[in-house]
Amino acid sequence: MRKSNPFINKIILFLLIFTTNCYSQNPLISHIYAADPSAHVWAADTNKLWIYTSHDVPGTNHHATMSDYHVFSTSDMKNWIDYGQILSIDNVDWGISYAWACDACFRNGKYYLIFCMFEKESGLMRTGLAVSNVPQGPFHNIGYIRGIDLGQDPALFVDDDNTPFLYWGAGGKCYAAQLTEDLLSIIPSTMVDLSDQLFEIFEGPWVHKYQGKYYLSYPGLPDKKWPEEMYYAIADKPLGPYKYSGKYIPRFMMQSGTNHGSIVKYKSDWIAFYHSAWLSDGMSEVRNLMADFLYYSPDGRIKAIIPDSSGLSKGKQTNCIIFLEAENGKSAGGRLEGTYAASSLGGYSGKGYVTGFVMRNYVEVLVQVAKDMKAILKIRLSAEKDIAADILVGAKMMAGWDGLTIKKTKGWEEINLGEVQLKEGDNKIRFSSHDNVDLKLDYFIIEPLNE
Ligand code: FUB
Repeated sequence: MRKSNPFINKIILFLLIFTTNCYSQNPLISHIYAADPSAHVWAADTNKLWIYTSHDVPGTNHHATMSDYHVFSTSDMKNWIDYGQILSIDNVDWGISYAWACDACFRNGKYYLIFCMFEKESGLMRTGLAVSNVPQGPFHNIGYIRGIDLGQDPALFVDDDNTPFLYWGAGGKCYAAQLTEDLLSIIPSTMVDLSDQLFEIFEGPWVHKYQGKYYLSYPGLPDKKWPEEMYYAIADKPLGPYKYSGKYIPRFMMQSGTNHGSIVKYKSDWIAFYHSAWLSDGMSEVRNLMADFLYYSPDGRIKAIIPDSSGLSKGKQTNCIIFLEAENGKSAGGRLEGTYAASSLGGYSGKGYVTGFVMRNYVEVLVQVAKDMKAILKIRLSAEKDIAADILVGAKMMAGWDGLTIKKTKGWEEINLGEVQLKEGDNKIRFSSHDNVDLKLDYFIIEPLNE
């Protein structure tokens, strides 16, 4: 891996961001370290784009510490939502560490997250499957896919006739197979080894369809040397044979050692998602999301992308909030202590809201950020009387130990609680009130403030 000089990296980063466009959009999301983006537009709402990602832990600069996944959505490429932790290794009974790349698919009314982790028993990298009724999760582990022993970097491709295919691979190998209807096994007779068809492949396959052809894009190691570049190959059928067709993201300044990405059509644009190390000043294993428009030549070849800070911005400044449903509890890294989820009062967002705030009962949510930062905290609640709320952000009580007075609401109201200080990494925000009134808490919004 390349050695990097932090001072030179800072200068390069400054030039990358400020020479091209003052409304920079690369890094695409800048409050959290995220990598290995798998982008999708789901049929239920083609106005929305979703990116499912792995998550790098600040301060570790090591892929072994990766332990959870996030999803981000947008409807306009300007305003983004981070839905918090959508699956953690803590909720995967068979997983032990290395929560690496993931992907997602929609099938028979459900959303599936496909991911990879080291399995406790065997120490093998398994390809796991988790399910949710909604694209933003949280996702619930349902096991790992049978028939694969080294299941790193899974990507799902569902063809127009609804046939599901799985692609996976690492260490110079890439395999593909048709999946069973329930997605929990490969069909062994369909499995193919594509490694020799994919020039310089190292890991991270992804398949999309363009003008009736199958495009398999992947990170490769030119001459077996780091860092990776993004290549692609084209086939007439999903399982190949594939013909190597070129490189579409060559090496660029301050990329990470790895690259990994996806290609998707959103509204009328084709977009390539990938990652770099711009946000961490070049720390190779602490990565951030990147995106650029992708263009094809008339003969179907992909034109090379030269990453710069303008990304998809078209002159617009982007913004990402963190949106956390109170009722998600431990499925999203939070906790309901004595409180409980309910749904009898209509008009809530998500699956319901949290109530039962008596004694010291509380609801806690997990907020994950890349760096120490200030943010605005908002909550949506319904309170039949004025209440005294205790809101703990990390170890600090908002408004001191007297608590905060929240006025009685007229039904559901979103309330701005003001500025809070978040620290690099995991932050717990805990809400409690012991006024013994009918109080219902719907969600938390955290709006990171750009310094
Ligand atoms: O994010 C961890 C690993 O790094 C991925 O699984 C690989 O594709 C590489 O991006």
